[in-house]
Amino acid sequence: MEVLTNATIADRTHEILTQLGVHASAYTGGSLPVTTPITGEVIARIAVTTHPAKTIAAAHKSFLKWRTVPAPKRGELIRILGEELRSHRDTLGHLVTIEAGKILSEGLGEVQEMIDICTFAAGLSRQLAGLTLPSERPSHRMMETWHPLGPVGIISAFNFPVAVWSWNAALALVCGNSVVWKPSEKTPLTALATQAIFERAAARFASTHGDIPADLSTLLIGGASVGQQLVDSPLVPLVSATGSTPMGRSVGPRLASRFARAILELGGNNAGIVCPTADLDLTLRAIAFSAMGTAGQRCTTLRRLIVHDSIYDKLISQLKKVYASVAIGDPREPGTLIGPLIDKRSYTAMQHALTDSVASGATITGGERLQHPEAPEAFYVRPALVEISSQTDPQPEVVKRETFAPILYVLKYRDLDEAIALHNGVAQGLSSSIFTMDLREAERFLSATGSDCGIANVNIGTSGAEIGGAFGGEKETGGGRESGSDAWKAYMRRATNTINYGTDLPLAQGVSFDI
Ligand code: UN1
Repeated sequence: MEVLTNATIADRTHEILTQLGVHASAYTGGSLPVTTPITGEVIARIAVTTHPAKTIAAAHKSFLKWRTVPAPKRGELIRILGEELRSHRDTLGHLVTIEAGKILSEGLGEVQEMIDICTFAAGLSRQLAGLTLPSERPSHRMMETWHPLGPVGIISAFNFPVAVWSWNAALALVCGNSVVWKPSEKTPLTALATQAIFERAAARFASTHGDIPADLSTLLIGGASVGQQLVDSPLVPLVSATGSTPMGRSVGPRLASRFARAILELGGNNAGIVCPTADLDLTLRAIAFSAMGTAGQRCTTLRRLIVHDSIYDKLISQLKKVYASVAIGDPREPGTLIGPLIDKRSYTAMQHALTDSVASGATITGGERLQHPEAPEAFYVRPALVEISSQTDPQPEVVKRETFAPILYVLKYRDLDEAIALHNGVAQGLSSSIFTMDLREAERFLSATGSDCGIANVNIGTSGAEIGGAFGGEKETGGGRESGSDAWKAYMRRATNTINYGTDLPLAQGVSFDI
């Protein structure tokens, strides 16, 4: 394994941050050390937000002005933001690679998602439409109006350090809201860079379209206590939080206790069913990307593979070859497919899961650490294929929990009902796939008695969802939806309006109340 250790990784980071418009004072001398998982070394020290309440109050003030700007004009800001992102795609993508450790093509892909959601949201700004409904009363009209909601809190995770902000922010802003973003404390540099890009877009908007309120998009840097202030603020009517199920268990009830809205995008334990008629070559490629891509650190990562008995040996022997040969190393190097895990904690969690798997009678291929003498604090691993023995528990506890690492559990099935029961037999419900050429099997999987997930695919993997669809999942995944389709509705409040254009005052339900 090659890791390009060099003293210049911090210099390169600073160069990128400067190019993106982040002042050095923002990332030097602060109390929060930022490391790159590529080498494990500290590349910046950033300042933690000391008064989150002030930032939130400023965002609220900003909202009060922004909500009066016509929606298509708000869309113009997001169109400009998309342009800025387009021109900084390579630089920001590179920074994502340095800070989150994903390979360059995935770093760039993440920025592409940001650009795409801006395009989507700019168009959406002219389509925030409410229904007109028939009134039961004569000379009456009933309609819905969608209004801005308030400052939207965004809590994002390290693995998609910038795209998740954009899915939420692009929609929230065209919907007339301001946004307050608490990025993962593991990836604050990409957040600073995104903020600088946003500010440039806002300045461009102001130069051609007049005033724009200050603090329309703001950052809260820090750990869980900073996030809690966002969650508990009465000025924030909606918080969209991405992260683990335990995080959601803390955030969800706090929001509910003050009747605020939540969009929770929590853990996944995504499975793919491989049927006897599957196109095995395509299936193999889909599994490789979904299970090993981003070093298994996507919430949509394929974690369980449920394979029909008749093709099990053939598929698994091919898969083992791929697992043994896949290129692991410096994510900046062309040719690398698997970068590092985010940190030591993540590596330890992976090793625990593998130990628990062995205890439950599983057979493991891969999973070992690949150490580099010059980067002792970096955690590279060979992805693990874990075959669960059907003689014991068909789906032991370790398989049912989400371990955020490249572990693919393989289970065997004989009939589709059994496969679907295994598939749905976990607490999480984000993404799912079936590989089959049999129309009945595919349609069954997509039906009410098939996959219980928010995302169900046929002949593609579980990860890499497009922004045009609503993104999110059921059960312990939290139930929220972000990104495309009509996910925007969660970022607005709906008013039902009834207008009487007659001279009488008929009451609904035929009630009479003559005075
Ligand atoms: C996440 O891992 O938090 O479907 C989001 C995908 C990406 C988003 C993943 N578009 O893999």
